Amino acid sequence: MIWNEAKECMSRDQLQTLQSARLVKLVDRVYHNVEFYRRKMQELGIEPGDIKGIEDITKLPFTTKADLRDNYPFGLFAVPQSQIVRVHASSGTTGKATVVGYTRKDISVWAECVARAFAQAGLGRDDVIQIAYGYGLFTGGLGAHYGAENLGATVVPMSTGNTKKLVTMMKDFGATAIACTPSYLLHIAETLEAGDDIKDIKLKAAICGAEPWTEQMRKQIEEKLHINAFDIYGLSEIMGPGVACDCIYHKGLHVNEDHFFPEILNPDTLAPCAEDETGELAFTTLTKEGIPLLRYRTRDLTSISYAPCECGRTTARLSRFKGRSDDMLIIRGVNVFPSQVEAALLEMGETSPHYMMIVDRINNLDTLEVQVEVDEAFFFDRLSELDSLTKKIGHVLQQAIGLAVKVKLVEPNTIERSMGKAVHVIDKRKLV
Ligand code: DLL
Repeated sequence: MIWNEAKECMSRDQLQTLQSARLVKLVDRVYHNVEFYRRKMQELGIEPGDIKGIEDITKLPFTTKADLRDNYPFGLFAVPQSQIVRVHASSGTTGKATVVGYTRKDISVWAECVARAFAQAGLGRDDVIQIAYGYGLFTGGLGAHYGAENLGATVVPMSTGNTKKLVTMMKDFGATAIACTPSYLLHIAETLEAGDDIKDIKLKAAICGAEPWTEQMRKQIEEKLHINAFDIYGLSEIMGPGVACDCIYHKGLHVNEDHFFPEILNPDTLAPCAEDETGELAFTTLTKEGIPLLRYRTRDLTSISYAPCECGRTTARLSRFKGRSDDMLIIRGVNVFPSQVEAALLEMGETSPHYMMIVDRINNLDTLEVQVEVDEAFFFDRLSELDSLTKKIGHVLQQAIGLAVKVKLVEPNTIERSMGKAVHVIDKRKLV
């Protein structure tokens, strides 16, 4: 919750007043402390005094990942390095790493935001939370760790890498919650199932994020593990995990709007989208000291709703992420997102959630093969059904994405499991 002085949930008007005051200070700070922003604002003919409130945000320049790379490593920092107490970095697939720095206050705001996310999931100081995001330059591990500690929970810093040990400790320590990527949680669930251990765990919630996942995948995780699974969103450029998280009603991710101002933009024109219309998400960091960013283009595709939530929170909600604009595949001119394939497969209920999309170009024609794991029985007792299931999945996928797909059914554990962000696409067109 974001409280006002009377300790009531802030109204949207109160929130906007707070955002306006914070934006005015932020613009002043970046203009005077970051050469990059001073230049950008001068190019646009804007001075800090022109920004009087949150309604003026559209006058400000955008920031992109390329801007962070061009100013590698510390060029966009707004404080002297002596005030930076930690750095994180994301490597990405091309070019230099994107480096971000945090002051002591930034770390404390981050821990507060992640604690809110855990609290939204119904967790508190009586919980034992295993953190199974990677620790290191990636923000997942340390971000979730500080948030869980701030909540007062008992934190088990597992990181990734040893699933058997994680499962043993989950049972022995009576872990009540886990924070990890949804794909890793599926792998953990399989390990628990294989050891007939699900009956022995006390898990009640999972806080999953760092990669796109579908509502169908959330339900499948919940059914397998008899838990409530929550969606947590964030990105290192803005802070790390905890920028937004869903509540027990699972009707969108509440944005921590007192710290991060969201905008949804048409990716082509950069004009604002209407409420509930899908577009690219941009954030302005209202309170960040180390590396404050104006209108950072995340490339993540979602929509926003300002309608009150059943949980009573007044913060805006982002719809489940559709993917990233740079994850979108264009196959024979058709736009395809991996999340469409995942949703269609899981909706059918006859496959496992493990799939791989292989895109190729043969004789100048794009091809899409989808490999899906199915029950072992289809390769033994039910072999005669394999052909009809292949055809059925092909039909379902064609309906979902509007493209003919070659389906290849494979045995369990054929597709590589991931402990971090899952890879669902091999685009061989990019490899040639
Ligand atoms: O993935 C931070 C994080 C860690 C978030 C742990 C949640 C949990 P980056 O490595 O910088 O930071 O990657 C950020 O991951 O722009 C999205 O494309 C994607 N992403 C993160 N959370 C979600 C989510 C962390 N819940 C990029 N749903 C973002 C969909 C997500 N995509």
